[in-house]
Amino acid sequence: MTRRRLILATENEHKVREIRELLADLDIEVAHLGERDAPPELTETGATFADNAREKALAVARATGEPALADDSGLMVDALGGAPGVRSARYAGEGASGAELCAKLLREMADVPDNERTARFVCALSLCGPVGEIGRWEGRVEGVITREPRGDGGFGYDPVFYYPPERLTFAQMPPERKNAVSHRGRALQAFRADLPAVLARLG
Ligand code: ITT
Repeated sequence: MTRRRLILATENEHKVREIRELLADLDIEVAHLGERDAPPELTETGATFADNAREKALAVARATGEPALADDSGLMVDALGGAPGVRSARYAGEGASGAELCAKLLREMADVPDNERTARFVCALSLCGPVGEIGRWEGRVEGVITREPRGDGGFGYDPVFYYPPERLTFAQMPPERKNAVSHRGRALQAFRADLPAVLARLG
């Protein structure tokens, strides 16, 4: 039997690394867009993580003719009414660095008291073939926004996302610890649980 191949519909190299680690033990080749000469453009016009993940996966599946897995994710802060949410990557302007995203968030939350700094990371995964969506999965993880960045691992908002069970920010946790509990890790666990059915649908 030929080895299964999935294309990751993402331009974010940090997501590629984490997803590859989380699927490393499976007999699936995980390719990504950066390995292609002319990758299709990824747009996000939806109002939800799930809609945006589907939009990205479908675009890549149609352009390549192969199954594509997309991750749309972000941070939802209670004191900000769920922001930055689906705008997490653009919250500090197009192309902002992780440090800029964290700085902007900490500025917006300067007056928020410690007991109101709750937040969650959300990850929506969508697997599409050229004719439509094959499956969708979601993972969440609850945490608290710190008052200053801590740690230099991870990416994006990891330095300001404190995970109470470990008493560390995601940026202070080794990659495998973050993956074990993160929104992305949990979404991929759900994906893995459905894998036999998914592979059957891929034919
Ligand atoms: P693609 O659309 O190409 O996948 P992106 O980075 O634009 O890449 P999103 O639109 O899903 O992806 O934006 C997600 C943003 O949310 C991401 O850029 C980070 O700022 C943040 N984010 C998501 N997962 C995160 C994680 O595990 N740790 C820290 N920040 C995260």
